[in-house]
Amino acid sequence: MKNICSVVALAATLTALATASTANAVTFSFDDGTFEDVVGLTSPGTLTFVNRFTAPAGGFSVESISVAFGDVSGQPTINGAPFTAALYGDPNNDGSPADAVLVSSLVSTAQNVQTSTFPSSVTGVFATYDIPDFAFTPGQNFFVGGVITQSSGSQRPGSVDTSATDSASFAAVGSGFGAGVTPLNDVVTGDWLIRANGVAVVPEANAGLLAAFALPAVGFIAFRRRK
Ligand SMILES: [Ca+2]
Ligand SMILES: [Ca+2]
Ligand SMILES: [Ca+2]
Repeated sequence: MKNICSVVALAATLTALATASTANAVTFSFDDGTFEDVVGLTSPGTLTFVNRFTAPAGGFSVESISVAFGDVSGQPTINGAPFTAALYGDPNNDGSPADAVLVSSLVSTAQNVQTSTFPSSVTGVFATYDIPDFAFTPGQNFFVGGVITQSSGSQRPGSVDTSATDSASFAAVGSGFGAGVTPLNDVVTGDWLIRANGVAVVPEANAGLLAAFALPAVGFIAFRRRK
């Protein structure tokens, strides 16, 4: 009888713990919804471009990735180009994707591409890619974005919010970061219009920590902005 009571008491404790946290739908982003520049490779090829975010207290499950693609008027459109939405972990958690490891992805195409009217602002139209969910523990950095194939060196698929100063956007030539990391700020100051959508488990006592993300990082290639 005593044992049964203990089990019941444990169950009650677990229930209490479970209800002491809440799961909130959260979107991480750096952009204000508009882009003022576009960036891409200067010759046909494959470009990886990502934003870095950090899982808040309680952890974060990334469920989908949203990207607003850019384009250049009068050039071959990037709409429909091969694009793989990709989620990477940061094994040494130093904020640099030099060691990024792919943990989830979805093969698709570039969609909703909007043409730049540099230097004016253009409202980004986000395409959302429902990748297999992947969860990160509190404080873990992760990188969201993807890999796009340019058929022309005049395309600029990465749209940049030049008023964003989070210094947490990166690019690389090729698929992944094996060939080296280029901080976007080496090309143009700003951050990509790339967002991470998911669920944050927020301990109620620490709910205020949810806004704490994005740490500065350190870090050339054939990237070029529009002008
Ligand atoms: Ca903007
Ligand atoms: Ca998903
Ligand atoms: Ca790293």
